[in-house]
Amino acid sequence: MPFDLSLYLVTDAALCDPLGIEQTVAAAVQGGATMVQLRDKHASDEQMIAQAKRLKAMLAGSGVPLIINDRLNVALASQADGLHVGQSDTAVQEARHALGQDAIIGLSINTLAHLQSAPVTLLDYVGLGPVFATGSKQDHAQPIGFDGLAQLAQACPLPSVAIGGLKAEHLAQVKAAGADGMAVISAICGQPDPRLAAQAFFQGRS
Ligand code: TZP
Ligand code: MG
Repeated sequence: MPFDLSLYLVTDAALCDPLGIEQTVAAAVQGGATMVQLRDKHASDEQMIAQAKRLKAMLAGSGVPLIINDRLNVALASQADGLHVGQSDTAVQEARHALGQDAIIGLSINTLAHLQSAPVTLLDYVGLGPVFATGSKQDHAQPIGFDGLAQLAQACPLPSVAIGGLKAEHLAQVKAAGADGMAVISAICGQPDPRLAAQAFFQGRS
């Protein structure tokens, strides 16, 4: 499935309250979100599979891929469009083998060493960050700032999406650093109007 990293919504069940994940995702996609990642550190596999299936049905025909965070079994069971893994999650090789050539597979990168050891031929994109410290991910790695983002994005042979504390106002700096898009949780999840929150990322673009 073709994909566009411009505005990559990562969900957080607690932050999405009271609107809920589905309504938040639907509104964000109306507002222009181009990718959706289901991320839930607390749900059981069964709960996450059920949620993924609901989102997959909702996104059918929209052209917006559904990516699952970390859990290969959930991606397989829900027939999601792809999987995003961190440095200590399922190996990319295992994920590619299980999901096949058409799946969209992304890997989180925090350092040049991560980039150098990444199996780039098996990956579709990388997530670069965190750019800033954020309350949305516990135990996140050392923030890299826009200078670190530029260093990684420019060394990276794959499409890249910046993540970590990013808001619509950072669009120009993210683009200048060379990343292809922005991944966000709190700039959309829990916002009073997620559609408007997503739209804000496209204002002022040419
Ligand atoms: N990975 C690195 S930072 C982060 C993840 C999942 C959280 C991003 O959330 P926010 O609210 O956009 O800072
Ligand atoms: Mg992870």
